[in-house]
Amino acid sequence: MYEPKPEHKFTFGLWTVGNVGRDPFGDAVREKLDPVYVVHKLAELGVYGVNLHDEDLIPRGTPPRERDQIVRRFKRAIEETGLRVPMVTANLFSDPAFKDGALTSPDPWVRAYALRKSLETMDLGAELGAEIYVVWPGREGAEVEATGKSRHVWAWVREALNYMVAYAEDQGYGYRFALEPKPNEPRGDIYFATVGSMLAFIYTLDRPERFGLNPEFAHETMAGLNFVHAVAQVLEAGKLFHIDLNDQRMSRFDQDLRFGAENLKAAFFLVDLLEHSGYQGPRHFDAHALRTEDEDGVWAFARGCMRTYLILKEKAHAFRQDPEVQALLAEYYRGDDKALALLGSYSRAKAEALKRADIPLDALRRRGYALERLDQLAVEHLLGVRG
Ligand code: XLS
Ligand code: MG
Ligand code: MG
Repeated sequence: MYEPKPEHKFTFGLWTVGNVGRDPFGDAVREKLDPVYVVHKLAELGVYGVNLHDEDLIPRGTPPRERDQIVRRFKRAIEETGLRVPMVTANLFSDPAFKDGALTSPDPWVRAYALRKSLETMDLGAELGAEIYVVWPGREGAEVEATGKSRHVWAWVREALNYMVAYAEDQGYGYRFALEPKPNEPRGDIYFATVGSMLAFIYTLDRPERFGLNPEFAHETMAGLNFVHAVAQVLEAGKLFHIDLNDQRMSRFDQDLRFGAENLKAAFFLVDLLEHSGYQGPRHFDAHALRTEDEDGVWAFARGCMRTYLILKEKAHAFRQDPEVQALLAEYYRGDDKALALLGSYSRAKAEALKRADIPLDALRRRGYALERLDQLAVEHLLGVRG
């Protein structure tokens, strides 16, 4: 039971299970794992796909011939295991050249380097069969406001994204571009801080239909926002192109905890939302094992992410099927034809009817919504005493 299978579309990044446990105060605690080994391990665990940054596979500065050998060897592992590479992304944050931004560096040479790295990553992804291209503007931020850079960055990023999609079209790459907001870390503040700001930005691009979101549980939580609401808005806009699942305590450094490790109730309602939304994309775990762990702990972490997701999926289903829940919800959403007739799109006649309508304010003010009961039922499903 709760055995992950490729059809569940679980994915991990090379950088997630391959994380060596470095933090700002401490050195690496685990050996770097060979990407080919990671592919085989993930396949054994029942994973659907593996995602990567350019540099996770090809160390910076690798000469072209060696690069091709690395890619060939990796492709062989992918073919042998049947794992997919659904998503690739350029590392625009590690190179010291990106210290004051990559696509938003004030230095046009740095911006050119970031753009070239992005095109090369698209080429790499195309070789590996990737369909989603993530842009995480991790270094696109600031600590110092005095530069006035916040007046320029939007235009620079817009220009770069328009360039990238034009390049993809020119090469015949079918990428869907998934943009990933984050409020801070590694920069003091990152531009495109939240799902809402990223979503609004998409509609200023030349080809908004090619762009969507890659929201991350930890990132919205760091901003103190409700991730379930953010994902619901993205889904409604038809813009959920990818999702980064993990966990996080609010108002802390970026923790990238195992999915469900911290906010179980939010994870439950997130799985409920995703599974009942028709979302067909990958369920990507952008998280890593605690720094306390050896390699066994890494695979326990990976299994845990998927197992928790599958348990929550079953519980969400049972919750929605529970007759008591259904009865409470039927009452919660009870319609009244007279009221409904006053709503909808505007007409002058309707507005006049609305002004004349006898709204039952006394009853509305007294109404109870039974949310204590409903929420308790959710908690009881989660605790395993129902369904
Ligand atoms: C960091 C981000 C990063 C992106 C991919 O916080 O989540 O892992 O998802 O570059
Ligand atoms: Mg993150
Ligand atoms: Mg992420």
